[in-house]
Amino acid sequence: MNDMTPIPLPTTKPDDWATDQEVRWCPGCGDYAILKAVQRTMPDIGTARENTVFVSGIGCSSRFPYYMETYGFHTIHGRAPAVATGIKLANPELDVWIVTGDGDGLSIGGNHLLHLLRRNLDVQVLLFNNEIYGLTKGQYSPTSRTGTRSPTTPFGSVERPLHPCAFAMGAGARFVARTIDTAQKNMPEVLKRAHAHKGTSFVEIFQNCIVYNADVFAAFTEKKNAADNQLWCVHGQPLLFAGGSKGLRLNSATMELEVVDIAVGDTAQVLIHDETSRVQAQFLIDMPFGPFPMALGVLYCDPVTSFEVAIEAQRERVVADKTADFNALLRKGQSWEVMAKELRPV
Ligand SMILES: Cc1ncc(C[n+]2csc(CCOP(=O)(O)OP(=O)(O)O)c2C)c(N)n1
Ligand code: SF4
Repeated sequence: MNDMTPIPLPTTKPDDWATDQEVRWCPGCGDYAILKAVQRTMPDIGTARENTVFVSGIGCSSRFPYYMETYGFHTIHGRAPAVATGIKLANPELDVWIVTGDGDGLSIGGNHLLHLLRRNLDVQVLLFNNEIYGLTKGQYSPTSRTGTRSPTTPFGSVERPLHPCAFAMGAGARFVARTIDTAQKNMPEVLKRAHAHKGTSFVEIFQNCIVYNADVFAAFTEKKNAADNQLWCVHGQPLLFAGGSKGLRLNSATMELEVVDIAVGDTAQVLIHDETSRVQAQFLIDMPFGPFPMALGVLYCDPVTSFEVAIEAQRERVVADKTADFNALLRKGQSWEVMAKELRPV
């Protein structure tokens, strides 16, 4: 073996990523399925537990780090992006995952999440969207639909809800994906893609809060509705759903998407998914559910240099050919001496 021979990482099993902590979510909560999917995917991703950090804010979903046998940080409400930024800048070799909820990430933490996305730090953001505040007993959140009745909106919310992926696109995210808590087959693919992306990967996960907002996504998540209403987007493949009998096309006169009924296999008019196209991603994210299916999978992926790489490159440029002199730095600019005569006895 010479110096250049890579040392293979020890292989892990899903159970190696699970802690001995009692999982304290309500029975039937969608968070369990997400936890399982993440633990199942980590061995395939192939990173080491000791190089992995899960950072969360506050909320039911934010209990996640307790259940992952890695380093973890259950931080303060909405501030996981700030803590994750510090961790990643201090040690860019670490693999950093952020787990947040729609309230944590988009309400109190909206500002922090926005800047994380536009800066493009190389971390994975998993935003569990249950369209409600779970931990604090079901108040409406920024993603709650208009008319949502809750302890804080007893007559129904009058607000226009925020769509997490649209928020991410608006903030300048370079990787935007969407999946479902129960999508045990597809979620690992999405997680692997998110991990492989060098920059902030934003993954919205539709999560069923069985206690305060049960089945709010049933129209496309329930087995009987899935095939007709889920459109899994695959780069380079036609945008088809309903067993390949329907597809999406762009009406060039109105510049709007349309659903087309097609004979199976005849995909001539159907759009081909181009995940590097910002315009197409925006169309997929903005199309209203009902007349249109729910677009899932990797909707947008167009990498650019990540934040910590750019910062390090800049640091190297700035310090090149310079000798560090801490004393000189301290004495530069505004400094003064406090003379003994200025001191008065107390
Ligand atoms: C500074 C501060 N404000 C408010 C709260 C109360 N609080 C705790 S969790 C939460 C919202 C959690 O909702 P979400 O992020 O959607 O997570 P979920 O519990 O649904 O997973 C709120 C408002 C708090 N803990 N700290
Ligand atoms: S309140 Fe909702 S989100 Fe929280 S643990 Fe219970 S089911 Fe899950």
